[in-house]
Amino acid sequence: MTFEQYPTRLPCGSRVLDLAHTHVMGILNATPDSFSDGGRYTHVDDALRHAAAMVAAGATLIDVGGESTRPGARVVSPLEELERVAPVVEAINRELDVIISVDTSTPAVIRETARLGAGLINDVRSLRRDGALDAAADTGLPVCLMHMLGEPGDMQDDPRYGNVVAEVASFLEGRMAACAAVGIGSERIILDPGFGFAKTLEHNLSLFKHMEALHDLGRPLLVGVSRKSMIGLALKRPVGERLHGGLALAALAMVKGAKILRVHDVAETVDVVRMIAAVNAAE
Ligand code: 9MG
Repeated sequence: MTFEQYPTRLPCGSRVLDLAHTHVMGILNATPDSFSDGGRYTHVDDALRHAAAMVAAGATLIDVGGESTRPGARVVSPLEELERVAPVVEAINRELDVIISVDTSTPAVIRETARLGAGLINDVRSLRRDGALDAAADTGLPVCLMHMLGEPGDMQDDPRYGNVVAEVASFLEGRMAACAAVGIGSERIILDPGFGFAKTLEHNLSLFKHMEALHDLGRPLLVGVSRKSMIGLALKRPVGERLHGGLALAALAMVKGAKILRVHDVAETVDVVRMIAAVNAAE
């Protein structure tokens, strides 16, 4: 089945993402407190080595983040976030042939990392921080708009929906309209249902099951479920034992038309993507 109702060539700064295929985005947390790999990549050399390994394993995007979005994580200042992320973006851009996505909501980080070679802005707050829409518009880069209610610190305090799929779609439509108002056309937008952000297990499962409804918005979908609690809760697994559940969801997301899979376990996910692509290419 094909879901693309949009041009498949997405310019990302000096590189191009071909959305005719499903891509694996490797996660690089330059944070001391992320939920599954906190503190391992806070030094530039370690981060670059890890990014290089993910690229060698088949990642076509690397998502660099300097602020943990884990529930209850400490809020960092724009300067601290920039000091964590900027040297990593600069080093990856210098050394590797890969699209650098920057996981940020902070206008100064958006502007500076775009200057240093980032190719995509990935904002879990969908550019709702003051100044973020204008900063993103000025970069000319594509943006990933993700659904979340509230802030990471309070998002899991009893989230409620009448119809989670319809409400996520309507939120994303509203953020696309806000982008359009500052000159970020729909051709620059990637959409993300925001699994694990202000959602119970039941919300996450239902949203995943009915993900195809989001194709009506006419933009490529990014899915991030790697090692998340929806796998832990469904399978009763601690964070270190969620690989198989994550691969099952990666396969299902690809079959449902997701174009970017944001993951920690790149090599394993690339095998999933290549296997499904091989079947899809058969007579
Ligand atoms: C930064 N981050 C953590 N989880 C994420 C997800 O599911 N999607 C996107 N776009 N970013 C995420």
